[in-house]
Amino acid sequence: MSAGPVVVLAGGVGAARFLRGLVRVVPADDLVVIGNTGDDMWWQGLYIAPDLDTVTYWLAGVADESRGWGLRGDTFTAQAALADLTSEAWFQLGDRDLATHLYRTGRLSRGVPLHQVTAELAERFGVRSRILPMSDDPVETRLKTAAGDLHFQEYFVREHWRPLVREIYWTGIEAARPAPGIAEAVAAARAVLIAPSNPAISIGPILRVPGVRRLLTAVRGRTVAVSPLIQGRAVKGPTVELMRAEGIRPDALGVAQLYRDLAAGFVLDAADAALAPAIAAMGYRVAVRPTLLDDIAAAREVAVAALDLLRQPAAA
Ligand code: FO1
Repeated sequence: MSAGPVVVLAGGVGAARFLRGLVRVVPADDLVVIGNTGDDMWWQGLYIAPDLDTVTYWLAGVADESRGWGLRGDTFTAQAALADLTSEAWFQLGDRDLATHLYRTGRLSRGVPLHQVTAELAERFGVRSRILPMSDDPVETRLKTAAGDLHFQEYFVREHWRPLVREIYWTGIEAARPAPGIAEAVAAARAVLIAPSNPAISIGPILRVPGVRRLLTAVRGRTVAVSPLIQGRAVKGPTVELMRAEGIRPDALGVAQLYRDLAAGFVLDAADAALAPAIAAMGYRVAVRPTLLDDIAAAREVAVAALDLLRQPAAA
């Protein structure tokens, strides 16, 4: 393998579980994570960046891994006090997690760009990998649903992803530019991995930032995607519903179709092995592995499988 970083397109918890295995195969210093910011939200005057924080906390080894988000062992004293003041308290902020949001909001209010604040937080949490937002510019994932036009967090947390989704759209996406460092990292990458995140609302926003798709198609031969679905079902969360809303076939084949001009390799779950020939026929090199990332060893196996696909001679 040449030098150059291993770049990972990442959403939230699914990507974080994958990264936990990847850093046992690739030195943390070699990793550049490009994180989704479509889930970001201004909440009680604080700028919350869930997917960036989830990746940071998991790579720092301080995440609450059962809940998926927030910090292990955190308390919710401030949260309880807030709930006494307002009924708009459906988004839970732990006390230590609050420090992250206070810090980031303070720095942003001084004009420090999001990519720099994200790097400062990663450094303070002892994370050696680079974590880059997909853009420093404001982008919001919003959904037109039977319960109205909702911010992603209103849909996912407040409404428990119950409302029927008619359309997903992104505010600010046309004006968004890839964050500084993304173009260089992708061009120099020895491998680019698309983490097993929701293709519609986690990987989708990253690919919609103008210019990002073009950067990725240039390195397609070094890019591998990991299926986020097993037998057409997500490990958790509204992946299938949101893929349907986006008109993507809600199974591994649909994911493969979505990424076909971006990736040359595809890691498919063993339960979907029957789809391998059809995915290979799209021009992918396919690896079949259990992709449930419950433990570090499983995540490491998936990471090894993904990188091995790039070591194989190009498909005949
Ligand atoms: N998810 C929930 O289901 N309930 C919450 O109250 C909640 C709070 C929260 C606070 C900070 C943070 O970084 C994430 C939080 N999440 C919560 C998860 C968040 O909605 C998801 O991580 C993503 O946006 C989807 O990947």
